[in-house]
Parts: sequence; C-alpha cells; structure tokens
Amino acid sequence: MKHVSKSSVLAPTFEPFEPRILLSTHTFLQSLQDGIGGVDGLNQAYSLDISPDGRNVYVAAYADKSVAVFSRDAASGLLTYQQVLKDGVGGVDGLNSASIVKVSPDGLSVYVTGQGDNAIAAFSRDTTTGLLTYRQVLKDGVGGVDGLYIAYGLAISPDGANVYVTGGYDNAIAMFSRNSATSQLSYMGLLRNGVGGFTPGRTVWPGRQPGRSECLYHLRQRRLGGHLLPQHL
Ligand SMILES: [Ca+2]
Ligand SMILES: [Ca+2]
Ligand SMILES: [Ca+2]
Repeated sequence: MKHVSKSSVLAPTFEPFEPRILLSTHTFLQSLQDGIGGVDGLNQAYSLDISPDGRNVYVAAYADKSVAVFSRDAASGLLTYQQVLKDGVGGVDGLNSASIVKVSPDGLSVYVTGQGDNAIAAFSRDTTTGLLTYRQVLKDGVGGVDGLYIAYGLAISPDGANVYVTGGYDNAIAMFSRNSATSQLSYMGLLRNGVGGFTPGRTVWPGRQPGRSECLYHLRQRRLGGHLLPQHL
C-alpha cells in the first residue's frame, strides 16, 4: 500500500502568525452625547457631514428625527453644539427617521433624507454662523414627486446643480435640480429598476456568491440638465 505522508495530507502550509501591536497616533478629543450638557439631535445619530469650509459638522439622527448643527474649532478640532431642527417642530418636515445628511459643495445648503417621511428636506446654511433655516420638503407621491419611498441615499453633484436620492422601496433614483440661491429643489424625474432598460442588480456573475447580484450599470450625469443615464460597463 502506498504510503501517504502526513505532510502531504496536511498541505497547504500556513505562514507563521506574527502578532503585531497596532499603535494608534489618534488622540481622544471629545465625546458629545444626546441629552448631556444640553446636546440634542444625536439619538440614533445616523450620518454626518462637514461643511466645505470645515467650520461646521451636521448630524442626521434617526430617533430624534432631526438634523443637528455643531461648530468646529479648526485649530483643536473640537465641536460645540449649536442647533437642532426636528421633524414636526417649527414647521419643519421631512426628518422623520432622518438618515443621510449632506452639505452642498458651495456650503450654502444642507439636505437630509427622511426614511419615515419618504422625503428629502432642504435647508439653507448661514455661511457665517453655520445655522440652518428650513426651506422645503419634497415627499414621495406629493406634487408629482416619485422615487422617495423609504428615501435613504443622498448625493449632490460636484457642480452643486443636482441632488440625487435613492428610494429603497421605490427601487429608484429620484433626480432633482437645485437652486443654490434658495436651496430649494425641483423634481426632474426618476430611474426605476426594470423600467426603460435600467436594470441594475439583476445579473448574477459566474463564480460569485450564489444569489448575490451585481450592478452592470453605472450612472453618468448628462452635461445639460443633470439627468442620469444608465450606461453599460
Ligand atoms: Ca435628543
Ligand atoms: Ca414629518
Ligand atoms: Ca413612490
């Protein structure tokens, strides 16, 4: 009987494990918590963005249904709580289950998606103080707007001319043009999964995890008008 050595059965061999000590150069600066020291708008804090001038941090909070404003000391990096705007308070709408917050590239506007409101809320930003003023809400199914059902993902084009939102339960991307002077948005239309030849996420690539689908398209912004067009990769 042919002898099978233990080493051949146990192949392949493994590199010896070399434990490493990771030394962090980060220094703890600060902790801000909802309900402590007058801070509000951080209950289930979901996302944040920093203004292009680095002077403010904005936080969207799911459970507080809010967007909170913090000023930032450029030298120390420390934040100071300034303001919170909440859904249903002072006429503000669109922040129910607030998820993603983004500051426009020109620093003049802040936008927040509200999953519970199926909406995007628009705010103008005071570039001196960083404080926000509520300007507008756009909701799925209201005034012809579509694609915002369970609104989540939010992106602003680098030129600041357009805002795009993913509506999870609409299987869609909603497209908006942006007025930088007023921070208000105008609905342009949507791309919906399976409609008009736009079918991302339908093809299973061979050799990949069963059932895992991948997007065969990427989106490009049309030079005029800001409409997104599906494009084969
Ligand atoms: Ca709170
Ligand atoms: Ca609301
Ligand atoms: Ca819809």
